[in-house]
Amino acid sequence: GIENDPVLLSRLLTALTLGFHVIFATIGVGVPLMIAIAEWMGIKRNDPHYTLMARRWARGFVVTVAVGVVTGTAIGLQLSLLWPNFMQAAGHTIGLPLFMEIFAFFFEAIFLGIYLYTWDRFKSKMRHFLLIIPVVIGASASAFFITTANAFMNFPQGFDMANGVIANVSPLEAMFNPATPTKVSHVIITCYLTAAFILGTIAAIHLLKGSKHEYHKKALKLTMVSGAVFAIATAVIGDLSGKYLHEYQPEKLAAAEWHFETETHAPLILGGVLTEDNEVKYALEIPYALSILAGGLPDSEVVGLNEFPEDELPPLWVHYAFDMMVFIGMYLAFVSTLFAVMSWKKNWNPYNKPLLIMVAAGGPLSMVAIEAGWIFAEVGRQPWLINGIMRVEEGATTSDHVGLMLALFIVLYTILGVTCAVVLRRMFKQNPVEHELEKRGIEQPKRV
Ligand code: HEB
Ligand code: HEB
Repeated sequence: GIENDPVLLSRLLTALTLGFHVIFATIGVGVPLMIAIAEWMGIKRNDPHYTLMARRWARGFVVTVAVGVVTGTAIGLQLSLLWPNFMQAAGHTIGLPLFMEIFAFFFEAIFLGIYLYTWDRFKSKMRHFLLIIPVVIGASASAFFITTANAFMNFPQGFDMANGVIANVSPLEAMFNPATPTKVSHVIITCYLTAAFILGTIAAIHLLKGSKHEYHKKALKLTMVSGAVFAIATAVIGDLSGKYLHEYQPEKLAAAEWHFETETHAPLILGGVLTEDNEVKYALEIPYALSILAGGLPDSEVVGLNEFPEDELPPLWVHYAFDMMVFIGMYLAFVSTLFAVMSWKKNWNPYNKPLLIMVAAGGPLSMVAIEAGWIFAEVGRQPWLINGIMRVEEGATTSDHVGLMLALFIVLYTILGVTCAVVLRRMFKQNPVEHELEKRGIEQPKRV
């Protein structure tokens, strides 16, 4: 039964912890940049609405950082408890980035503290703005370091294998492997994208609820224009990630696309179901698109699943996770670009109800895309924990107590999630924008 299968339970607990951590990690990486943009706009346009936006976003951000630290610490613990053989083997190679992530976090936390306590304390607003820059850098550096560790698991290099033992480790070579450039940039840019959309969702909901306030319109415009830029960058880098897979992890790409025979002019398959004898049914096929995603040209040859031993193939349901991510990526690019275009045109009204509803859906959807992206990247590497070197069951613990840990952590995450939501709600409900503008003596606005 499942209750005495430590490998399965370890997988479940790790998936749960990472899936929960990544919600707060994504917000933690992306929101500082949005705060910086808002504060910058406030200075450049001399518009107190943007400054207030930076202030309110920073206040909410602190709550999510706190949860991110707790869940991140849980991962740190679980790595050595649940995957002792993995940490023993790979600890020397990924020890450096794991340590650097903590360092980046402290760097970020120190400046965040100063930033929060020095609003209105400087003569020049620019000085205060400068304090958010190290927070932005520290947050993105966290994502950078931790993602290099993940890149190593996908493309292990920088060591010698002697009798099943990892030796002669070169940590920098391990960190900067072929998977690093696309992974790191895709992770960081999607964090920015998701942060823009989550803040956009909040503004859109206020407008949908009937607020006519310029503050929310400005927040929506700021988040959607940045969102459009990030969405297009995400698509470009996502394309490069596909080309990385084609070159270095073709089995992952083939699994994502249910691509069995090695061939040129391969189609991209959207949705559909797979029959018993591996036939694709009810799918939307875009001719040549897989060849173009993989190699840039319609006649690029794409390696098929049939080239790999059956016990080294990832589960084929990752196809749906990949599709979901790409579909949401397209949706976000469409909605934000539409909004940006409509707000440029003088007599078009981007604050219409259908568009507001579409924007409001964007925040939750972008988080779904983050989860789907990680699920695809991790499950798509199966059966390997370290690609080609260590299988998942070889890395796991044999302890009998994982079931109890799983139960305790489910309780912990439920409490954390609910508390976080309640605190954020209270914080902003008891201090609505209108109220705060009045309190700070900010008078009614100019037009957007
Ligand atoms: Fe993380 C936090 C770990 C993934 C981002 N993290 C954290 C912590 C830890 C960790 C330990 C706590 C704090 C310190 O530093 O001390 N992670 C980890 C691990 C992993 C992770 C182990 C895997 C395996 N992260 C991750 C990712 C990302 C991140 C993927 C991105 C995207 N984190 C992060 C951040 C933070 C953390 C940003 C801070 C907090 C907040 O929220 O802000
Ligand atoms: Fe992503 C992952 C592509 C969108 C998030 N992606 C990934 C991959 C690929 C891709 C190929 C894998 C990589 C590896 O494994 O190495 N995407 C893509 C495309 C698109 C996208 C083509 C369209 C545009 N994504 C997206 C979005 C999002 C994402 C929208 C969110 C928001 N992804 C993601 C994540 C991941 C991915 C998180 C994991 C990490 C890595 O990079 O891996």
